[in-house]
Amino acid sequence: MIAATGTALTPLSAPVARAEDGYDLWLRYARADAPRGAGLAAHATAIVAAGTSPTLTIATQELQRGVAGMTGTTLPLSATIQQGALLLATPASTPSLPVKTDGLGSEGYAIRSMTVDGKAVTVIAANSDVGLLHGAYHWLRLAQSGESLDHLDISSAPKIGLRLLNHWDNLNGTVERGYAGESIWDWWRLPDWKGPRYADYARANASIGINGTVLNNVNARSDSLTAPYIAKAAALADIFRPYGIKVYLSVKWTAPMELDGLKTADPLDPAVAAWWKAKADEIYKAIPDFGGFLVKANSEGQPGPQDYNRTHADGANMLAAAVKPHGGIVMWRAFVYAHDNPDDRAKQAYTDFKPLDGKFADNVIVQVKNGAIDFQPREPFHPLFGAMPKTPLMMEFQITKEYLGQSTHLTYLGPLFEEVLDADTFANGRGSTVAKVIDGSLEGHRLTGIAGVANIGANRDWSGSIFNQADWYAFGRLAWDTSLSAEGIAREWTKMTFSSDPKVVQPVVTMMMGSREAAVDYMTPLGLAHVMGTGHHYGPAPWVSDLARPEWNPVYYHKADVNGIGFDRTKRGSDAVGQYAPVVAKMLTDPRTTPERDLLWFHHLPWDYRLKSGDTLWDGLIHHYDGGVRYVADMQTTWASLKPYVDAERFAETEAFLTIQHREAQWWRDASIAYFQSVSKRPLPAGSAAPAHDLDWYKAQSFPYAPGHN
Ligand code: GCW
Repeated sequence: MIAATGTALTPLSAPVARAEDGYDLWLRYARADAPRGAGLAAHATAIVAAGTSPTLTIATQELQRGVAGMTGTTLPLSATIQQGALLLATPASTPSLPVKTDGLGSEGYAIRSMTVDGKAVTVIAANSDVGLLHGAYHWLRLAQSGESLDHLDISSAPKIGLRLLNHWDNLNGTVERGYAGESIWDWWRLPDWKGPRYADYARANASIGINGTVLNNVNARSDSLTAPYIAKAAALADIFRPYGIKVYLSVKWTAPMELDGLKTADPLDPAVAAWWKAKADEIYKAIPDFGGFLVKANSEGQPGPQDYNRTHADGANMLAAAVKPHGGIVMWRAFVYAHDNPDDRAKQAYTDFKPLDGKFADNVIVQVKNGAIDFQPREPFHPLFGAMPKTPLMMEFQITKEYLGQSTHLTYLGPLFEEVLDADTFANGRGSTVAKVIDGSLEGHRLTGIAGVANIGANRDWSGSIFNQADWYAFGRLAWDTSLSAEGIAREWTKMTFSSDPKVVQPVVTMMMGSREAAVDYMTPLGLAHVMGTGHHYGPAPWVSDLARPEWNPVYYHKADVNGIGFDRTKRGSDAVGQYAPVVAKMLTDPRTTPERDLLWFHHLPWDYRLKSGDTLWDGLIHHYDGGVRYVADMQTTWASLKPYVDAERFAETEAFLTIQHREAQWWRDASIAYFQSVSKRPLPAGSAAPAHDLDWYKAQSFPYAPGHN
C-alpha cells in the first residue's frame, strides 16, 4: 500500500487509467471513435450561455465534461455566437430567443438546430435554468448514444409533476430492502461533512429528470424531525437545489408525543395540529423549498389516525394544513392492511380509501403501490387507480428489488413499469390507462406524482449491480415521459453504459427485455404471488403456514391442495374483482378471459384446467418454471459472447451474478416444484427433471443474514 506523503506522484495532466467500477453510471462520456468524435466536435465548438446561476454553471460544466470525455477537447465558453456553438437560453436571459418555450413549463426544454446570425448552432431553450439543465442532459444523451446531432427539433416537458425517489434509509445508516450497501446519507457527519457523493447523486437524478427525494424510511423515526436532523436535511437540500431536486421527509405519526410529550396524536386535537404547524414552520425556516411529508400510517404496525378513530383523510388533512402556507404537500400512502381484518389483503386499501374520495385537502396526494399486495414480480394494477376520481393518486413503484432477485438477479424492471402504466382501468371508457390516472389527464388533477423506492446505497456502483442501474434509469425516464417504451429506454441505457456498437446493444437489450418475465417464471408463474422466504424475502418458501397473521403466510396466497391452486377473487371468493371497473371485473370473472399471466391471482383452478398452450395447469406451471431457468442459462451464454466488447471489471461482475442467478433460479424452481408436488401428488411432465433435493432439504435452508431486512 502506498502511503500519502503529500508529494504529488502523478502529474495532474497524465491520463489516469480508471477501472469501470460503475460509479459513473450512464454518464460515462466514453471517448467516441474518430468519425463520431469529429461529428460531435463540429456540433459543440463553444457554449454560449446567457445569464449566471448555480444551475446554469452545472449545465455548462456538464456539457464541457461530456464533450471533453467524448472528444478529448475542451469546450470553451463564449460570449459571441460562432459556427457550431451550443446556445443555452431562457426568455428571461435572452429576450430575442428564437425558440418558443410555451408549453414547456418550468422543467421542460426545446432543442433546435438552427441558424442564428448566419451561424449554424444548436439552441437549448427553456423557461428556467433547470429546464436548460434537463435539455443539456438530453443533448448529451444523444451524443453519447451516437445519435445524429443534426436537424434537431425536440421539445420535451414532463406530464407528471412530482417525480421522486423514496429512500427507505434509516438514521443508523441501514437501508430497509437495500441491497447496495449502507445508506448514502452520512447522517452522523452531516451537516458538517458534505461528501462529493451528494452532488453526484443529484447529478445522476437530474440527468433523468427526477425532481425530489424523500430522504428517510417510511417506517420513520421521530428523530428525523428534531433540530439537528432538520439541519442535516437542510444541508442536503442546499446541495440538491441547483439540480432542481427538492427534499421531503417521511414522518412518524406519533412524533408530537415522542418528541414533545403530547398526550395524544389525534389529528383533530388542536394541540396536535398546532405542534405540526410549528414543526412545519421550523422546517421551512431551514429549507424554504421543502417539498413536504410522506406518511405510512396504520400499516404494518405504524401508528396513525385510525388509532384515534379518525380516518386517513383526517390525518392527511391536518398535516396538509401545516405545510400549506409554505406550498408544501402531503403524500399519504395507501399501503394498508390490518391484522384484525379477515378480508382479502388485496382488497383492504381500496376498502379503506375509496370511501374517502373527495375528502382530502387539495395539497394531499394519495400514494398507491402499483399492485394491491406488495411489489410482487407481477401484480395486476391496483384497483384504486381509476376508482378515486376526485383524489389525485400517485404511483409507487419499487426500484429496489425486494422480490425480484435483490442485487444479483438481472431482472430489468422497465417492462414491469411499462405494463402497469399501460394497463387500462376502463374507469372512463377504453384508454383510461393508469398512466393517464397518475398524470392527471383522465380526471383533471393538477397535483400529480410518481415515486420509486430507491435502489441506491453506498456501494461504489450505487445500485448493487451494473444492471440494477438500469432500473433507476428506467424509472426516471418513464416518470418524465410515461409514453416511452421500456425497450427504447433499455437501448439508450445500454448505449451509454456499455457501448453503442450494435454487436453489444442488440444482445444486451434482448437479454434485458425478457429478464423480468423469466423471473416471474422461475419465482411466481401464472399469477402466483408472495411465496418467498419470511422476513428477508430471499428465496422460495411456498410451504410457510405458521406465521401469526394469515396474510404473512405464502399458503394464504396460493391455496394449493390436492385439487388445485390459486386465490379465488371472483364473486364466489373474496370478490376483489368487484373493485375494478365493470368491464375489467367482467373479464377477470372468467378464467378464460383473464390474462393467463394473472390467472392464479384471480382464480382457484383444478390442476387439470387447460391452459391456452393445451397443457394442464399442473404441466404448464412446471413448464413455466423450466422456461425461467432456461432463460437465465441463455443470458449466461449471451453474456459470455460479449466478453470481447465489455471491460473486464463489469464483465466479470455480471458473469458472476448471472451464475448466482442461475443457481437461484434453479433453486426457486426446484423448491417450488418439490413443495407443490407434495400437495398435488402429480408426476412431472415428460422432460422435466425432478428437483435436486427433497422438500425437507429446501425447508431446512435458513438465511439469518440476508441483506435488507431489519
Ligand atoms: O414491501 C414491504 C416491505 C417492507 C416495507 C413495506 C412498505 C418500508 O417488505 O419492508 O416497509 O412494504 O412499503 O411500507
